[in-house]
Amino acid sequence: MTLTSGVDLEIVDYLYSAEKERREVVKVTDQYPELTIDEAYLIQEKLIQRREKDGARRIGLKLGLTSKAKQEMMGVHEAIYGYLTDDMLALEWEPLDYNKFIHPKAEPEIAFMIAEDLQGTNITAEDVLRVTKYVAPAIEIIDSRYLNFKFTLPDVVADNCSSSSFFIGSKWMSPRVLNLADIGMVMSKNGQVSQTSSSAAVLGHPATSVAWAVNKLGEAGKGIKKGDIILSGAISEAISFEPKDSILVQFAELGSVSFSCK
Ligand code: OOG
Ligand code: MG
Repeated sequence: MTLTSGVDLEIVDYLYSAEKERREVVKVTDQYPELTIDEAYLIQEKLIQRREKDGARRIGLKLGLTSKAKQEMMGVHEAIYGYLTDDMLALEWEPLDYNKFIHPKAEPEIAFMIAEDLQGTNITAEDVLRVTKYVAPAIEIIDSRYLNFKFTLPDVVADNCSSSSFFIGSKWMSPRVLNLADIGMVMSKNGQVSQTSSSAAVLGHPATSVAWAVNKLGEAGKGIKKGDIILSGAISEAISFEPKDSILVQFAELGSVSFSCK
């Protein structure tokens, strides 16, 4: 479809108010079935600009649908990216307020701390590792604004890829002293093991997933910046949780990260 400037801002308003009012809404493609992925990225950009106008600051990037299993589930062959803003950063030692969400889910991720700007369209995993000062254990809280967490690819891209909150654990390590290609992970809820996986689930290596995002940004003349935090994509299925639940993600070598919900 050709997105007219009235329609894009109308969709931005629709998604932004759903987020602020913690309300699930019918997906955008129910009304605009011809919305393309490129148009959805333009809407996402305007949505972030709207949040910036209200005081939010971009602090990094997140990848989504980076595992083959998740891509197949959605019938797509591409990952997606969205932006992280400072108001999404949650602290491990503060109980998470369930009332801030619609229907949140937690997923285990590896965070990359970027020490140099990087831009291009032929970026490799090695380039990403060169500019990564640390990697750290992370939990992302996703909270799609769409009814029952159901959407098509353009829908989820427009909705900033379900981004909502994230936690970073305290063990930060140089990627050069780890075998990042295969870090085992166990995620538990209230002391019961819920998911097990390995960092290999993220396109074979989490740095490959970050390189994909840098190349995709490069096509639009953008890049990643010194100081950015990048969540490289869930390495297992996301799990839902309720008030009073506690989630713990333990990585081999890379330590753990956890939160409790009030
Ligand atoms: C889209 C966001 C997925 C990930 O790490 O795969 C994501 C969704 O499933 O709602 O953040
Ligand atoms: Mg994620």
